[in-house]
Amino acid sequence: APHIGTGPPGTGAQLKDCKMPSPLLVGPVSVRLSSPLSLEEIRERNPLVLPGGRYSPPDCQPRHHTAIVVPYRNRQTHLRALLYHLHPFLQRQQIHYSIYIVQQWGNSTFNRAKLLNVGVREALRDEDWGCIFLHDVDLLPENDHNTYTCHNQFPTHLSVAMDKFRYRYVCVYEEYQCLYVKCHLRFWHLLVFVPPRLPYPQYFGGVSAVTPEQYMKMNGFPNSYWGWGGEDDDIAARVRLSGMKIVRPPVAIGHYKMIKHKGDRGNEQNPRRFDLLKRTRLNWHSDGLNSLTYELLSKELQPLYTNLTVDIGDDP
Ligand code: UDH
Ligand code: NGS
Repeated sequence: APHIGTGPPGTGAQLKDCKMPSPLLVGPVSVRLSSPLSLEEIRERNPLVLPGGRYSPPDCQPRHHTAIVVPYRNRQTHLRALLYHLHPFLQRQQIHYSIYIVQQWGNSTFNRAKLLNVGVREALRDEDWGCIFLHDVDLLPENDHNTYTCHNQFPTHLSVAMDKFRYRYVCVYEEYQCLYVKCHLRFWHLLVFVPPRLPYPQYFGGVSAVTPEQYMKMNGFPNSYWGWGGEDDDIAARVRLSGMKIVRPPVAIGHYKMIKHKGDRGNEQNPRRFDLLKRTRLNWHSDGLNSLTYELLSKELQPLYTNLTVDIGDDP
């Protein structure tokens, strides 16, 4: 377990609470994308990070305890860029954190939301985290005032200003299903204005955060979305259906750079996503945290992250 809350090991001295906001913050940062360093080089730059990718500020008592959960398969370069960037970013925020990479084993269709469920469950086995971040591997935060902490009442969506989105108008269907697919002119009355850079108002993809209580309240995330798309919309719907709402940082703060990439093999668009989304209202109680099954194949404490390799089965 990391050494938290006391001075140098053995002294038993009590540390003062970390200041909020952290005096180490620098605001907007430029993000380095070209040729990420090797894991060894990143480790050398982060000497205070403990095995498993854990950290706690050495000279003050952290007020926040955050697990970062990353759904993952076969994105080595993105992972290096994320670790290179995120470790110093989180250390400047003076929070106690750990990074979990939840790696889907085998060649079955990718399932982002189920991997996130696994990550939350396994992270909570380790520690009583106060906040859990659900973090795509290809998104790099560009402003360290975007603190990786939770709102105590409501789930948070952090990636509100991603460089890839510049849409201004979106087409809205039904009350909680919104797609930015091009609106047929016939549906012009469904066009709504959204703040720049959110693809549509209820968008919950990319980077979001929940407390364990919020997570339980919404029965976690769906396990049934195999392949690309819709699972984040399902999660957003769960937030609402369980009586909560989504909170967001200001656009100036929630800035992210997305590492450009093509679609992955094994994560093709899920043709069933629209049908599934129609049934979230009926299914969220039975599909989620309470129906999660998987086999944890290994858990390794790597120098910069905890690697969970998991067999989550296959699209039935
Ligand atoms: N992920 C992996 N490996 C995969 C698929 C997904 O690690 O094979 C993870 C990763 O954390 C990624 C997240 O799941 O950030 C979300 O998947 P995504 O990046 O494919 O989704 P996104 O919506 O991109 O960000 C869609 C890519 C489609 C490219 C189309 C080109 N215009
Ligand atoms: C919506 C998807 C979401 C996705 C969002 C942004 O259409 O899962 O686009 O996609 N929902 C459905 O397909 C039902 S992105 O531009 O990042 O590729 O997150």
